[in-house]
Amino acid sequence: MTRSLLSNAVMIGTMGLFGLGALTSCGTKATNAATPSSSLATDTGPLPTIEAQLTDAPLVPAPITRKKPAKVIVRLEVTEVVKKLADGVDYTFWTFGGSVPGKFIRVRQNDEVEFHLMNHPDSKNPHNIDLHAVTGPGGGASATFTAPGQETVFNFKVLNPGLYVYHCATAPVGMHIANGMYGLIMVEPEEGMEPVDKEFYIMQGDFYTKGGFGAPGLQPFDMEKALDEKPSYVVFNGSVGALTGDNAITAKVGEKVRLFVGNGGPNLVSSFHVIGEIFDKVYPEGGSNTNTNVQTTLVPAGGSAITEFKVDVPGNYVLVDHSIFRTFNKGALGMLKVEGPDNLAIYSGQTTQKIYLPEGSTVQEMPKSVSPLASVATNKDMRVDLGRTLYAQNCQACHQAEGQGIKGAFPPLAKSDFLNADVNRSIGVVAHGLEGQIKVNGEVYNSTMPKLKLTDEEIANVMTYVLNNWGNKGGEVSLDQVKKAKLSYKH
Ligand code: HEC
Ligand SMILES: [Cu+2]
Repeated sequence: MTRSLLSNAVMIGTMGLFGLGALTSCGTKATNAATPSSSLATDTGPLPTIEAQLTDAPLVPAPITRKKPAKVIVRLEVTEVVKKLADGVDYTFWTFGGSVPGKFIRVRQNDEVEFHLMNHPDSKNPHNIDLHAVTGPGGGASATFTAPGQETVFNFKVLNPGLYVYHCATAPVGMHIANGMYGLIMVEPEEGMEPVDKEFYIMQGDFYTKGGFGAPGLQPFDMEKALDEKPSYVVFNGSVGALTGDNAITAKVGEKVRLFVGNGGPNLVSSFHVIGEIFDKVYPEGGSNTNTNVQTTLVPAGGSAITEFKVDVPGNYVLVDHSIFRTFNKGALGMLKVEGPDNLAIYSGQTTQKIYLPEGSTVQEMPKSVSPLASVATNKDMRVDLGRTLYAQNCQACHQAEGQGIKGAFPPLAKSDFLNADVNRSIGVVAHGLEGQIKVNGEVYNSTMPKLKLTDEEIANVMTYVLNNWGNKGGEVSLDQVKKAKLSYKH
């Protein structure tokens, strides 16, 4: 069974174009008065007409069970909307269907598509669509040039199976794509696709904002950064966190998962990887050939890949662009949560942690450390302990292992006069990020510390760890102190 909230596409008889309003769903407006547009000629007589069911990422429409081609009506509405790019960061996205990436379209080889592009009256710009699945000049771009408040229609026959990108191709093209105007269309081969248990839609994109990563507020597009190909954000499905926490995709042990992966660019090529999994099968570049046993697959800008794998072991699997700074510093991080029984024969987890004494005679067993996820600190020592791991995971890359920082780039936390003078201010820095000029131990820093995704409890732990190391003044930061410091923080 495929995870899909939608049932199969609604079948409508050839004559049923009128009055199909009741049968359509998910906001596709059926214009009952639409005159059936000029159809492409077929040898086999009229085809049954189907209204395409489109989905928002990470969902995909149900697999196609038809054994014959059909005439498929696709209605896609362009809107320009302000949405979240990251926590506290908004962006004006230009969208195919209201979100980034655009709606997923699923058709079958040899279908005839009647494509309607509507541009919402509130849009400020004209838009069009170039579908890579189209055989014909511009992929439909000139046929669909659509001013705000207008609708255009064109027809095409899908000749080649595969997973294709579509995007806006209105000048300046780079800017339209950079604002989120891309999506995927799957053309299933005539024989259909092998059944799997779960299917998901994941699309990477790079974003160019005036402010750096995490700079709050409504961020305008930065043309210079786009020309330099230096994005502030690289994300899956249109925003930082679109595939983490409650938004993570899920599967059960033993299930076969298929990811339809696209890359809208506009600039970067993705090295798509799932940490802790091996792709049993990849359709590289969304084509018809398959590779087996792949660790990382390249997804070109304006291209795609289909990856498939069975999940054998429960846990969290992290989806990344293995150009890894993009993952940990620019947002390209998603999560697949797998539930089910452990399989210790395949993966044991850590079985032992010992003190290692190469020259010594006695090897001591350490008490098994408490899992950082399962525990809440009840005293200072626990906070220091839990904070150590948090520091290694969240701070060390910049502030360094001994809190010494990197001169000119990352201020020291060791013996930091800035930190020790006002702990509450520094709690605010960790909670909200920091941009602009500060002075630490006599050196000026004018850089950006990103807003980190830490809970209040985690901030209390990491700050307690920092305060009790490297010559800092000590003390315990309580949960209550974090909550208060966050509220009073200004910069
Ligand atoms: C991506 C790099 C980066 C990461 C990760 C990072 N910081 Fe920072 N941090 C900075 C930069 C850069 C500044 C200075 C910002 C400025 O110039 O305005 C800073 C400033 C600070 C300051 C105030 C200045 C000082 O030296 O006392 C504190 C405190 C701090 N960070 C703590 C942390 C803690 C704790 C973590 C982990 C939870 C962390 N930072 C993670 C880059 C980082
Ligand atoms: Cu556009």
